[in-house]
Amino acid sequence: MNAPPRITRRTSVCPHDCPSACSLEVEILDGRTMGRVYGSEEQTYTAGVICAKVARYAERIHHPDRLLHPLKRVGPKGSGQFERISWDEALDLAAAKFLEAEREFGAESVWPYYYAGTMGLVMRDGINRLRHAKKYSGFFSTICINLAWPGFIAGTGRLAGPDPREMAKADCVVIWGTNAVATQVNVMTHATRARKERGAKIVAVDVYETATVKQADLGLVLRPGTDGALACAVMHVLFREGLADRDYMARYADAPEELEAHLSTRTPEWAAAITGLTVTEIEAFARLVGTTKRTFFRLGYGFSRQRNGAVSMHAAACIPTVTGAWAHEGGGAFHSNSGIFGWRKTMIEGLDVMDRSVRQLDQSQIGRVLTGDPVALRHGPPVKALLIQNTNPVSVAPEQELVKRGFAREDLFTVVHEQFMTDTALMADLVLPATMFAEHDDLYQGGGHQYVALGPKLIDPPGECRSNHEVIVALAKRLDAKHPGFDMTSRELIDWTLAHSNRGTLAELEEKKMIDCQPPFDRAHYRDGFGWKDGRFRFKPDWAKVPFANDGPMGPFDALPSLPDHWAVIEEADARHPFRLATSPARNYLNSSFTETPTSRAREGRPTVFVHPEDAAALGIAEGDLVALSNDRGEVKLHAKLFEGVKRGVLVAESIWPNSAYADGRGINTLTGADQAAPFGGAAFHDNKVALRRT
Ligand SMILES: Nc1nc2c(c(=O)[nH]1)N[C@H]1C(S)=C(S)[C@@H](COP(=O)(O)OP(=O)(O)OC[C@H]3O[C@@H](n4cnc5c(=O)[nH]c(N)nc54)[C@H](O)[C@@H]3O)O[C@H]1N2
Ligand SMILES: Nc1nc2c(c(=O)[nH]1)N[C@H]1C(S)=C(S)[C@@H](COP(=O)(O)OP(=O)(O)OC[C@H]3O[C@@H](n4cnc5c(=O)[nH]c(N)nc54)[C@H](O)[C@@H]3O)O[C@H]1N2
Ligand code: SF4
Ligand SMILES: [Mo]
Repeated sequence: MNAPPRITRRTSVCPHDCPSACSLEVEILDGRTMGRVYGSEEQTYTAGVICAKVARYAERIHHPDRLLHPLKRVGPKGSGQFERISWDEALDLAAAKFLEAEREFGAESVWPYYYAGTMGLVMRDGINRLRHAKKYSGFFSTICINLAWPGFIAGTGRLAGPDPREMAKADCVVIWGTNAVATQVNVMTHATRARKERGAKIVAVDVYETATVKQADLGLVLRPGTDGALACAVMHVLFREGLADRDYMARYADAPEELEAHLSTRTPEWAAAITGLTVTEIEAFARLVGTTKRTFFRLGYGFSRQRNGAVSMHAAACIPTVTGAWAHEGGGAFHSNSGIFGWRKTMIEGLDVMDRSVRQLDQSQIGRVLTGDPVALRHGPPVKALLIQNTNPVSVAPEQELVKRGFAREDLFTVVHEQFMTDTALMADLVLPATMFAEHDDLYQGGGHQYVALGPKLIDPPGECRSNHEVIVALAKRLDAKHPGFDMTSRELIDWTLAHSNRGTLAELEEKKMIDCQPPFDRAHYRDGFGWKDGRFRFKPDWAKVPFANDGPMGPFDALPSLPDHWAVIEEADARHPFRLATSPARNYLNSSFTETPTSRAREGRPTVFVHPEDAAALGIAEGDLVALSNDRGEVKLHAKLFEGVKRGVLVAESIWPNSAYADGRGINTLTGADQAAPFGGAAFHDNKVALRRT
């Protein structure tokens, strides 16, 4: 008789692009099979809680549609006609095409394009080593963080803040521009603990009544792109009602008097007209944070995905400086901890062979780049070959019509290394099958917390799947690219990176599983000064001096307001486009990932847009009608859902569905724009004017 299988539990990390970077306990049924996935109790931020889609990860990793073998296109682009080839044939073909492009158009005609489908440092960032070694076109990464991070750093001087676990010790938690219930569930764990244990109030600020807003004590639903006005009016009330901490500002801020004078006209009435909130709501919010020192502002990405997003982020981060909340345990503002880890990525990314004269192409402008826009190409050669890992631009990138036209070019050779036949893989000339997190070793860091952790290989990959590192190394060999990192295993790269970043060794990390990198209290709370030479928070930032890896000033940089304000550069509704559209995240998807898993798909239903019932009535739209959203960038058809939880004139389409799920095969990003926002570029995914009609 066979012994029953012995189920083991192993510690890992969720690899997906989510600030939570949850610590996982993964059931291993045998050398090839994963069982259920649990949140680790040991890691104090995850605290045993993970989202439902990852708890069901077996459904994704053992999905019958996983790519298992290299495929070569045999039909027209996008036809889905592929034939199976061997890895050697595939890698030889890719290398031959890259070398041909380089010979004819120069090395910059090859564009390695990647993003954070895996957050593992080796598998995500290793593609840069090949780029630098070959002087391929640079990748100016703008799609996610470029509006949020500079906005935060403009005030604090550093991308860090109080320990996120301190949310549990706050008397008020303000969840601003993040739908934490859907996008980073652990925020709710700590916020609700504060409510339960200390009677803390939870405030949520969003553009519709999300699951997070529903759980809040005070839910503020404002018009998209008006958070700067809300922040200014809150500070106006704080000054007016003696709730501003003048002693704190005298010691820790740059220009409190100027700020106060500037805010004198930013009244709640002024903000009510811009935001659509009532004066009562704004004043209640201001009084709550003004009388609660331990207010923890958890600032998300959502409200930064507006053309004025960096200014709004900065304005929100100014509030705890006016109240002095930073100085208190459970107080201050937190956006991301990405600034605390201090990695030395030389070996992973080949930074020692980087040539700064090589052009940088804007990730968000991939549509313009591939359709030959000279400005997007920086007046250089066309892109003739793409190597894509961990991202699905045909679905997720703005200006989708241009993106599709670019990918359809017969003279473009596209290699896509993927786990599934995504919208992007479907347009490829060569599709390579990729491993998933439990099938390779990698190193991870938190964004919404402070841990570094190891995600070890736990099971063998199916079919012929290979990791990103294996593919990069195999291509480097064929392309004659030289760097010591190409001769190292992923484990050796992890060990090198840990050691050279003063974080111990791989052997030590395997023993400990995770490292708590939380900086000391006084530093995290900026009690020893903000991240500028004079130690003072900037109400009046010098945007040009914001320490953020960037490619110079962009968008209407010179028009950036010098003090917090409502910056009127959003795509305002007009007569032809009377609605403002936000493309907020869907709870059961993660960007376009998990759209392939049947339970996520079933829970989401079909592509829909929330419409206020009065707007719907005025346009003769009934529940479930197929409607069209359009602007100068294109048209998208999806089903209307009547919902009182959006303001009149505002539409919300939870995303990102595969393009094929829409009536005409046009995905939601047909409507979003790729113009570079100030100060340093970035895509304003929630900032769109559109027309709405019944089809
Ligand atoms: N379930 C799920 N989880 C995810 C993702 C996902 O797609 N689905 N995506 C992952 C990724 S890549 C990231 S970067 C993070 C992002 O996660 P978040 O920080 O939560 O940011 P967003 O997802 O862009 O949007 C959050 C909320 O901002 C709201 N919003 C839009 N415009 C405005 C505005 O002008 N003002 C205000 N106050 N709110 C606004 C949206 O309606 C949305 O509810 O989440 C990650 N986690
Ligand atoms: N309309 C709208 N568009 C948006 C947003 C929005 O809010 N609204 N959000 C934007 C944001 S914040 C982001 S970050 C982007 C994210 O967009 P993407 O970076 O494209 O993220 P995903 O859609 O999750 O696609 C990641 C892909 O990587 C693959 N993958 C995962 N792990 C690996 C691996 O180890 N190796 C390889 N080779 N492949 C792997 C997955 O199968 C998946 O297809 O989308 C942006 N687009
Ligand atoms: S909440 Fe985010 S990090 Fe945690 S398991 Fe879900 S997707 Fe992964
Ligand atoms: Mo993101």
